Amino acid sequence: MALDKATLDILARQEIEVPSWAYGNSGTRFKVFSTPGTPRTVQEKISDAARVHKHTGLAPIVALHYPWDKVDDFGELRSYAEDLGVSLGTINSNTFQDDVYKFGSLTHSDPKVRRQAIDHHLECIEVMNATGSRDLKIWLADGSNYPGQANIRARQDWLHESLSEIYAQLGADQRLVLEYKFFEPAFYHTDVPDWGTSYVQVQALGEKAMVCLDTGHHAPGTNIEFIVAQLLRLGKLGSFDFNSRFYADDDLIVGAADPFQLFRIMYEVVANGGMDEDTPVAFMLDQCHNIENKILGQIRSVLNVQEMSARALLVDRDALDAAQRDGDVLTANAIFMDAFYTDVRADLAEWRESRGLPTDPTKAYLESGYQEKIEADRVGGQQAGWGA
Ligand code: PSV
Ligand code: MN
Repeated sequence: MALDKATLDILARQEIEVPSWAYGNSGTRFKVFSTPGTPRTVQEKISDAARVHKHTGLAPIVALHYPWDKVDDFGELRSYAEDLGVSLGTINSNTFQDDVYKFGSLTHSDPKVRRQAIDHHLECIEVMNATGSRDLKIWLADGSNYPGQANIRARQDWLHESLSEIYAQLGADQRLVLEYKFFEPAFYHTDVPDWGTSYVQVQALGEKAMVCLDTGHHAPGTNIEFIVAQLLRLGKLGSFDFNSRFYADDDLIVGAADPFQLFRIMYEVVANGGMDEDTPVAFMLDQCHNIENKILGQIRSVLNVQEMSARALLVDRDALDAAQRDGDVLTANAIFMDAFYTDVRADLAEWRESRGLPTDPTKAYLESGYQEKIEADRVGGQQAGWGA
């Protein structure tokens, strides 16, 4: 066995948060394919998410998007989720789909629009109070398309003012995580394009404000693990939005495009305390399953995160440290690569078995009859999509 008890104990406390929107239909601007069995309600999304947890033991938290997942009674929704063995997690705000936000939301030059966007976030905090959620995640589509279109500097000041108002309403155990993205939907400038801007803004707010790092939100070639190390060093890495990409913000299954990158990221997480018992880091997925089965796609995703976390935990850090100090480049690299190349799948299957979980979660799901049941039951109504 490559994984010793101490490593398995660390893995046992890893919790991955799955996004409600991963279970709805999604696609590109060219086509959204609908699939039989797709949830029509937030309850059905949560039910699907609970299956991912049931078969993997890794995903006990479901993140919601507001107002996509709006219900009359969030307290009731919380009980519904808890009855299925999962809890409600991050509330993702949405200031990118209303006409009023065409030129921005929290950074808009018009104070009335900023007011509306701030109020939306205050409503999200109300939702968090009812769901028991810790984190409010803010991702802004704000930016401009043409040089000269917007006052870039003033928008940073408005952003600070807006965020301060939201931050002031957080409860003692609540946090705000500010997500950055370098482009899209704005193509010239984006108001929170990079980790530095997010860091500057959250640092100005206080301890309960952190950075959210979405792995798909960087220019190709960016050394994301460096950002991870730096943010952990600064005590400001609040959460991940995991996914993978070949080209832009592809939102594909995490670890699918570049497992080695996921390993490198998880190594910096491990080495910098991000897997410690009191970790501030929420390990969230932010993915869409456009053409594959969504529940199986989520199962694959959480297993990929666990697998690369396990491999990262295998790095012999003492030996690596010695080689680094000696300037022994090749030995250092070999130690790192040894861990990456270690196949931990059989160990993790055994670990699952020891916890009463299926050795093969995919097979267990396929044999459970759940897919057939949702395909037969979920007829009529409006299938959930990315954005509803
Ligand atoms: C934006 O691309 C993003 O990554 C944000 O996290 C959103 O909340 C999410 O996608 C879903 O729209
Ligand atoms: Mn994201």
